[in-house]
Amino acid sequence: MKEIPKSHPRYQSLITRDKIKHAMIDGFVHETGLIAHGRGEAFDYLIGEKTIPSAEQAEKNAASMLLCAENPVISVNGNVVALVAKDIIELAELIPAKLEVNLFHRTDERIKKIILELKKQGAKNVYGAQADAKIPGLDSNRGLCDKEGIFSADVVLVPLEDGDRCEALKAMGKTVIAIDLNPLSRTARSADITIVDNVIRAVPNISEWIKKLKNEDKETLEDMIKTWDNRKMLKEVSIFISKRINSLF
Ligand code: PTJ
Repeated sequence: MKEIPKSHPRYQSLITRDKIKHAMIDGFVHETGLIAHGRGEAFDYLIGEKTIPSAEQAEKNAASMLLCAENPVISVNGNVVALVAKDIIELAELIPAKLEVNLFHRTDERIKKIILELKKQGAKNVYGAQADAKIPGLDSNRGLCDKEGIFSADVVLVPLEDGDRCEALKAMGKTVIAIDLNPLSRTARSADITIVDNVIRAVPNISEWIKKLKNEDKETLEDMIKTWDNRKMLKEVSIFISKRINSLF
């Protein structure tokens, strides 16, 4: 993006917008993905565009949860591929976890395109094309998934999500980790662990925690997870945002 000088105070944000825009032109991101990105930006602005302490704790607990899982799956949509394709592949390899493309605005063409892109960027196996199972109680196309992937997972990481699927996955007895900048969303409030952070920071942060915690014994990790209180953490995020806004004026 030549016309934006690096010294521009919103440089990072403008570069990210450009990535999303191009990913939409290339057919990875759905048009409404731009709107979702805008909502995310607004909440990122409120938290100061940094990983706040509550998010860091959530990322650490998410890493523990993923390491303790028997069949973890990372769900990938258009915005995630546009912003963090390489990072999400690295995270899946580190855990190790399966990658599955699951789209709200599902078309065979988008599914194929995104799977191909992930493979181009280094992913070995990507689920999502089979669509040989359905998440009960979910009427949208988001309900279509792979038997070997999300359908049989015990822990699902859902970066950048709309609320319905999170609730439906929970109803199936799965543990859901969500990355959502909006702490008020249904996803944020219904997930087991909510990471209120930008996927751009959250995904590499979880990978760092995976590396640090990989050699911990399972009991220590399970003890950490047992004490996690997601509601309390969301309250802390809302207090952080209010204090931050008040301190600006
Ligand atoms: O690729 P598809 O077809 O699966 O479509 C995906 C979108 C994003 C269009 C679809 O899931 C959607 O409409 O999502 P929502 O309901 O707008 O929810 C997206 C949530 O993600 C909102 O709460 C945003 O605040 C949040 N969000 C947006 N960008 C980011 C984010 N959270 C973390 N990091 C971001 N970069």
